[in-house]
Amino acid sequence: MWLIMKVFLLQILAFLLFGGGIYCQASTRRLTFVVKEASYTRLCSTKNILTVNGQFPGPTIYAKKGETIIVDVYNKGKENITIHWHGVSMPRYPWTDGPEYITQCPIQPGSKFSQKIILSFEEGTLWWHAHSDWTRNTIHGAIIVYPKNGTKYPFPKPNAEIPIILGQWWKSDANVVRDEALATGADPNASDSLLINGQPGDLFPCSKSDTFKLTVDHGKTYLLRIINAALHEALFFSIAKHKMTVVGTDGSYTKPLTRDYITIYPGQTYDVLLEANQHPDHYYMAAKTYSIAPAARNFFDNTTTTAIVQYRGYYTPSSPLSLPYLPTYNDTNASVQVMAGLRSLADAEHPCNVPLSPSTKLIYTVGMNSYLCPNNSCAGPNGTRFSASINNISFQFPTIDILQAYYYNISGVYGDKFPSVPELVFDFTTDIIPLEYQTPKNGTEVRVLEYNSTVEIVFQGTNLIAGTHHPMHLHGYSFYVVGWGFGNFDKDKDPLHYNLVDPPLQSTISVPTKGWATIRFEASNPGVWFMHCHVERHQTWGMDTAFIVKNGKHPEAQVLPPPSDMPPC
Ligand SMILES: *[C@@H]1O[C@H](CO)[C@@H](O)[C@H](O)[C@H]1NC(C)=O
Ligand SMILES: *[C@@H]1O[C@H](CO)[C@@H](O)[C@H](O)[C@H]1NC(C)=O
Ligand SMILES: *[C@@H]1O[C@H](CO)[C@@H](O)[C@H](O)[C@H]1NC(C)=O
Ligand SMILES: *[C@@H]1O[C@H](CO)[C@@H](O)[C@H](O)[C@H]1NC(C)=O
Ligand SMILES: *[C@@H]1O[C@H](CO)[C@@H](O)[C@H](O)[C@H]1NC(C)=O
Ligand SMILES: *[C@@H]1O[C@H](CO)[C@@H](O)[C@H](O)[C@H]1NC(C)=O
Ligand SMILES: *[C@@H]1O[C@H](CO)[C@@H](O)[C@H](O)[C@H]1NC(C)=O
Ligand SMILES: *[C@@H]1O[C@H](CO)[C@@H](O)[C@H](O)[C@H]1NC(C)=O
Ligand SMILES: *[C@@H]1O[C@H](CO)[C@@H](O)[C@H](O)[C@H]1NC(C)=O
Ligand SMILES: *[C@@H]1O[C@H](CO)[C@@H](O)[C@H](O)[C@H]1NC(C)=O
Ligand SMILES: *[C@@H]1O[C@H](CO)[C@@H](O)[C@H](O)[C@H]1NC(C)=O
Ligand SMILES: *[C@@H]1O[C@H](CO)[C@@H](O)[C@H](O)[C@H]1NC(C)=O
Ligand SMILES: [Cu+2]
Repeated sequence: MWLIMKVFLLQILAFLLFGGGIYCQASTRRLTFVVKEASYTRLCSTKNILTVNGQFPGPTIYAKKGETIIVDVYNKGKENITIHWHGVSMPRYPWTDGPEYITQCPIQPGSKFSQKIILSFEEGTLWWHAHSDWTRNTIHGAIIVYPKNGTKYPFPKPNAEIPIILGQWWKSDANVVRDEALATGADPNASDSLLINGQPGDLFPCSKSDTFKLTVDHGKTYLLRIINAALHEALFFSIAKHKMTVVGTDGSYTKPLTRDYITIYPGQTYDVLLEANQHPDHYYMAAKTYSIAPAARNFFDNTTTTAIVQYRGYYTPSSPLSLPYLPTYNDTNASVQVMAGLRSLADAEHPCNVPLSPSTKLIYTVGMNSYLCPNNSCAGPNGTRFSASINNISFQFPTIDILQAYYYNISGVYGDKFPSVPELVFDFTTDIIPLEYQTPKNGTEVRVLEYNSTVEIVFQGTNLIAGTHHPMHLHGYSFYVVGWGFGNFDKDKDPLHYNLVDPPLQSTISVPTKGWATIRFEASNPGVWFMHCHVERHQTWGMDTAFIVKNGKHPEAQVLPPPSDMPPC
């Protein structure tokens, strides 16, 4: 209790010292987000979902590169919520980044929090979503960042731009699915359908008339701003008879990469050019899950969601429409084909600043775990309870956020001993691993980074329980993905093949199934930054940690003071 009082008193002090002034400039745009329940019908049944402003998917935020926007978030629902600006680095201002109990306590029902979105280098497609329980299932939307006035896209200006938001729909409430899984120890129920812009598509009953339709003119080019907002599923996505050209990812441009299909992992975004160059007709766009789990066991949603690209004109559309080619659900080779081709522009206007000799080298294993239950009474593997970890530490969320604990010197909230390498080195990706390795430790450990240190993280997937992909997302930074591969990382051979010329700049990288991936970044954004798997159940099970990046010496290298209206714990 006294800790909470201390935080409160310090907040008042901060307000008296710094006032509200710094975050109230006349020229700053303000938006209003009202979180509230709304009734939605999908798959022939109706339920209440949490929305922003009654919309699902939520409102698109349009911005210019470098802009700061204030969003007044009102919680008029019944649950705690927080909002995160995904892929926005929020320079020196972790206060309104959003992850609950990491940088803030939740906005409680009936409360309001004014959040800044501080754009800097990002340009392209980002998104926003709730970062509390599984409420992000329906609380999410696109952020579109246009070039600054006087600058251009690094590709011909498209005729139109369309957000394509991929999601998942449960007939039940997603938080009830979560609570049930946590209570039994099992994998959560698979969703009942996947969604394109909030719609299952016309392969589902009661869904035909509302299927998302994109009307195109022959000869024109469209920029699809594709976001994987699904809680759990990695998705293959393609458009019948049309090629797609990737020109950006995670708010950063790439060299053009033309593909028949893409694989987009939870948390990622792709900017894709679509040329309407086929004969006028209706064409399906479709998405389905990539997973290594057996389809028959209902571990994942193995349905196909569709939308329609319809050419304008007078003609009779084909009937039935044919589906585009999508790889087999367990095609791991197909799952890495986009990442294999991604390159940043690395030109004068979009320089590549990849650290060449990192000062801090970390190796983090990412994998599944399980806890034993009395008499094998749980519903996870062999009567155990599912868990997940990084370097064998399953993350426990504190009850006061780490940022306040750090800023106000409150001890006992987190530890700063997150291991920089795995404690136990074994053949991480072999098929037979001793069962006793499955039980993780648990705790709230972070790693402290010196300001401006250059950091390399090798994420090593493990084959404990099930060697699956893990889309790792870092808050506060974009990072260069310098290499990846299957099997165990080889510290002598693999770095010889790193791309230090034009690696893609991303904020969510999928560590391939039974493989590894290496990222690099310069720790020049002080603050507390969450890092976690964007497969929601893995995040819930503990595949999380945080970095504390220390202040630099210059005042401009230090965390800004908090706003006066931080939600109380
Ligand atoms: C940018 O251009 C738009 C439209 O051309 C204009 O309305 C706006 O005022 C310009 N903004 C700046 C900062 O120059
Ligand atoms: C999960 O699936 C099981 C089996 O089909 C069902 O009994 C249960 O009600 C489902 N839970 C939720 C929350 O939908
Ligand atoms: C999903 O998998 C189940 C079990 O194998 C199967 O019955 C069902 O037809 C599959 N659904 C689709 C759309 O493939
Ligand atoms: C993929 O699934 C099919 C059947 O659904 C199975 O025959 C095949 O062995 C699986 N492939 C891999 C690589 O697991
Ligand atoms: C992986 O997929 C690519 C692209 O489809 C293909 O060219 C290649 O032969 C595949 N490799 C294997 C080992 O299947
Ligand atoms: C576990 O099994 C033992 C022996 O069968 C029994 O005595 C004990 O009550 C069980 N414990 C629980 C928690 O069910
Ligand atoms: C926290 O501790 C640091 C160093 O020990 C000190 O500089 C800072 O003023 C303290 N902050 C508060 C809010 O007590
Ligand atoms: C994780 O830590 C637990 C507890 O110390 C230990 O039993 C287990 O073997 C460790 N597993 C790995 C993979 O390090
Ligand atoms: C943390 O680890 C202990 C010891 O292994 C275990 O009993 C406990 O259930 C774990 N806590 C959680 C929340 O998983
Ligand atoms: C941090 O690094 C950047 C780029 O390497 C450099 O421009 C800047 O001066 C450094 N800042 C400090 C405080 O060392
Ligand atoms: C379940 O137990 C069996 C027998 O001990 C073992 O072979 C298998 O690997 C276990 N599976 C998991 C996921 O722990
Ligand atoms: C909502 O947040 C407050 C403040 O952190 C916390 O005390 C409360 O337990 C939370 N409620 C739920 C249902 O998690
Ligand atoms: Cu994961």
